[in-house]
Amino acid sequence: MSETAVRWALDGAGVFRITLNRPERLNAFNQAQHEELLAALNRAERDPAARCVVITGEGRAFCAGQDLESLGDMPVGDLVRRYYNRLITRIRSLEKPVLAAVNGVAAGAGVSLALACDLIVMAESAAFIQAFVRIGLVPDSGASYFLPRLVGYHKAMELALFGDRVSAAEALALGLCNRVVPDDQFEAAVTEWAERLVRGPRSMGWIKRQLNRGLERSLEEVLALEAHLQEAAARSEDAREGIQAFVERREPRFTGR
Ligand code: T3D
Repeated sequence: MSETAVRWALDGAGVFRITLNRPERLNAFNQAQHEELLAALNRAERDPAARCVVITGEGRAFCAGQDLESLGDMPVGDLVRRYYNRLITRIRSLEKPVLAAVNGVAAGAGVSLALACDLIVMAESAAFIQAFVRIGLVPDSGASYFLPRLVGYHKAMELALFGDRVSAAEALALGLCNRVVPDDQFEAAVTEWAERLVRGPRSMGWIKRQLNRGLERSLEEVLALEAHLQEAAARSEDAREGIQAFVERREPRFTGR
């Protein structure tokens, strides 16, 4: 479906693909892009036919963070709370895998958007820039949560204090993405992973919840959650199918239920 700032489409396999669509501004966030992206994510959550979400950018960039030319009158703190924080928590709480297909440069909150996703595939020519410091701001949209956890305190400080361009190859070496793919194979690689995800079981959503809690909670709390979610998973149709398929020595056919 086509909106002004965001396009989305659900294909027959169950891939819900969201494209940031302000290429002339390198897909920087204005209010419309925020609202349409959030609405698309909510739709993906609600629609049982959507089994995984892919977020990518139109044109040569993934997302250049906040649109610095359309800041409007809203106080910055309100902007961050109302839009960016909701976006990041929406992605992390969405109980379906969300794949960031980083087709080109990501800067500022555009990097945070990618890091909030569950899997990150980068085109070889893409790059991450912690651009906040370049304009006298601080990291937001979860950057100060994700970065030190992913790369350690000192490297996170280097990235945040200098705001240098991090190539896709360096991002991979640092653990900031899962895969780097030559530009001419990027779309095929994203499709390949998305199609694997849509064939996965209902438990993928619970796995996401577990790993997110695992980042924050004590061992005892995580053990309790694992037991609780394992009960739920074991009751799912997909678990019955998975076990049956194993016994029958065939590939399982999961339906997401
Ligand atoms: O409200 C708040 O401030 C709080 C929230 C903060 C969240 C944040 O994300 S803060 C960080 C904001 N983002 C940036 O500071 C990045 C700004 N952009 C850049 O540094 C560069 O554009 C890139 C390094 C991303 C790419 O450089 P390059 O040379 O490939 O492209 P370019 O020529 O700079 O950009 C192309 C066009 O996109 C250009 O417009 P023009 O001249 O063709 O009319 C440029 O102005 C526009 N553009 C790029 N980024 C933004 C943007 N326009 C508005 N806002 C942007 N963020």
